[in-house]
Amino acid sequence: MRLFVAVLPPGEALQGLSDAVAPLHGLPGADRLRWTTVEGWHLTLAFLGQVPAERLPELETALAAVAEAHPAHRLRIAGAGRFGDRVLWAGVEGRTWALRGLAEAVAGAAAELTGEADAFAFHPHLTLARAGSSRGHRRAVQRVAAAELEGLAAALADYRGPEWEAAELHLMKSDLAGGFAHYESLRSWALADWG
Ligand code: 2AM
Repeated sequence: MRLFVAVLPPGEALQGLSDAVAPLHGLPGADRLRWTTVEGWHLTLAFLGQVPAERLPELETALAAVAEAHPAHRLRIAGAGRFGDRVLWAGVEGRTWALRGLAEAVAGAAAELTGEADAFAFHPHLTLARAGSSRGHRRAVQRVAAAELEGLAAALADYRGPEWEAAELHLMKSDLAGGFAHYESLRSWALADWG
């Protein structure tokens, strides 16, 4: 099973972002991107990759302990950026230190289980679109791809969505069948309520 751990923004936050992203589809370069859909939007805390089903009980026990030890916290989706010439993302504001602490604890628990250190540098984001790799292309092509992503990110830079409470940790399953990713929450745990 291909697994990752995520926080799922509530419908109101997703709708707000979806409304803000819609006009971007008409901007230069937008038609060359693979846009993610609102149904799959999430904030990844840690990507676990392939995990054998028999490791699930251990993983679930570890995630339950992490959730119990980390507080629910307020966030909003805000701003945007890009990873090189590959990914357009929406950013996160608010108590991001709590989100980071949670992500680090999840990554630590996963590393203990798999015996592999997680190389995933945590940068809270929600992936909006992916470009095909322009690596191996001429420099000029790479520059245009990056500039187009920059233009799209700039168009969303002032977006500030409604505040919401990140109150649950989700163990997510990713299915890549059919050429696009389908995500399913297998199980969730409430984060600690520290008032
Ligand atoms: P992304 O949104 O930045 O692409 C499911 O694939 C989730 O796990 C995605 O949100 C993805 O992040 C994240 N992820 C992190 N590392 C990954 C990797 N090496 N391969 C696939 N997904 C990864």
